Amino acid sequence: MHHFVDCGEQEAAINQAADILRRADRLVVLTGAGVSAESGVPTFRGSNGLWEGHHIEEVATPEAFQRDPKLVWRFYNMRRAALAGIQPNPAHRALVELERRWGPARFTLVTQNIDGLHQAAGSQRVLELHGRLSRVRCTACRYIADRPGESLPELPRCPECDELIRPDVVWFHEMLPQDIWLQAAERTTSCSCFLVVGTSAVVYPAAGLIRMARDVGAALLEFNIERTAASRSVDVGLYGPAGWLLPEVVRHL
Ligand code: BJW
Ligand code: ZN
Repeated sequence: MHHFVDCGEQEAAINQAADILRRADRLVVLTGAGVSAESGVPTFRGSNGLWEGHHIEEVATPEAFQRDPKLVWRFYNMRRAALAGIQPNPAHRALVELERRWGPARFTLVTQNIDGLHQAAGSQRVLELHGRLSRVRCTACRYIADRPGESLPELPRCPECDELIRPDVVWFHEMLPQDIWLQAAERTTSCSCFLVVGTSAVVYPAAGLIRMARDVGAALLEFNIERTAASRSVDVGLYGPAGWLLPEVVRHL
């Protein structure tokens, strides 16, 4: 059992990942909170994965919103405010470069993140599985709007019908946006290489894409600071900061 990653070992893994990528026709990348960690966005299940003592499962559910919408809105307003000060990091930019090299027909970026940093970095086509933090929608009517950089009241109301609005994100026990999920699944079942970047791979159905990719014989590459629930099933695991590993692999292509 190793307690550190040997430099030579890591160099070998980077070369191996680059070899697999070079030969890959269609790529799908699944990203999670870890890809934004180096931009200063806290992850969900890390050491700082608590908010005012609450687990994400306690504030990111429709039940929590019904019980205590003020608490839930405080959580999201704080995160909305934090968006103003964050910028994409080299991991996001390396994924922009992959999209540029493979082209939109052969490259798909699927993200669980709601921070919009992939688009801010320049990724053209991003499948956002869990919605978008800057967007709000009405709990009663069809009102939906992107309202970034705006500080919302404690209990924001719909401009159309005056009911409560909510963040347009996907909470636990809610369905993922169906069209986006279908596109992600379709791209995954026809890919030849699947990259798992900065996700603990425990939240479903997103994590199920990894299994779907493996079932169609895609090569699996993992980029994470540490081993995860997906590590056993990947062909090459690269363990270190994504903001270093991804540009390094791209440099080796
Ligand atoms: C670095 C790094 C660096 C750090 N470089 N790496 C099947 C089995 C079991 C359970 C279920 C199942 N199917 C459904 C469920 C229930 C549930 C679920 O999955 N629960 C599990 C937790 C057990 N799923 C759902 O409820 C989903 N809906 C659903 O299934 O609907 C059907 C249904 C309908 C009706 C009734 C019942 C079911 C919806 C899931 C929605 C998840 N939403 C959230 C919140 C979004 C809004 C918000 O942000 O507030 O999405 S939860 C949270 O987790 C967020 C994330 O997108 C998601 C994934 O987390 P992620 O990105 O992996 O983050 P972390 O923190 O876990 O990991 C970070 C990683 O980065 C770590 O590995 C670090 O090591 C790494 N890292 N720094 C590289 N520098
Ligand atoms: Zn409304």
